[in-house]
Amino acid sequence: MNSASGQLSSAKAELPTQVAVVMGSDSDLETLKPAIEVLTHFGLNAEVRILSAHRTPLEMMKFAQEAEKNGLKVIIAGAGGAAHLPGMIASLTTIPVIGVPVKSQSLSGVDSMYSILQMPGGIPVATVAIGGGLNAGLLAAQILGTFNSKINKQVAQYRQSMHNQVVSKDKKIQALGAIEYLSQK
Ligand code: RP5
Repeated sequence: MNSASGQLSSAKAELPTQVAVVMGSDSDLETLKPAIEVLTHFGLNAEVRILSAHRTPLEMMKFAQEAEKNGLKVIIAGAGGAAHLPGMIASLTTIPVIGVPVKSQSLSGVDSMYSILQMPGGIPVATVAIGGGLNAGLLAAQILGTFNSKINKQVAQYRQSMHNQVVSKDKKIQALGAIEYLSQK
């Protein structure tokens, strides 16, 4: 496995699909891609859907209302602008929803972030950073890992690998000095 920003290898999916990655538009897919990749790396299949709170509200409702029956345990929902998708899904199911604010063109995702973050008391959405697809995938794996030691171990290994990479970079910068380090970067 490579670093958080690098390419991830894929493990063969063995478990039934327990995670959904839902987005308001296919223009959100690049933002959600790291979530799908990291889940695949952990051997977790994701149901990937394009469901818009505004353009396809009835399909979104059907998905959310049937999510539990369909075996889903975590839903990652990404949207941009007036980003009501994560909150609306959260209002229709008790399955934990992780919201991903997509960086919008006009307001750089601040609109998406506030739309997803500022939920009324009683209906939580766990919101990651603007463009935080990777952390959404990791958080979903961590939630599933609470009940599955194999997934939990994989998440721990992922962190160990990141740790090792930073330690090795620290050693290198100490050995080379900052300017030479930069020139080799
Ligand atoms: C939202 O509107 C989507 O989540 C997307 O981020 C944004 C723009 O959608 P498109 O116009 O690119 O389809 O519903």
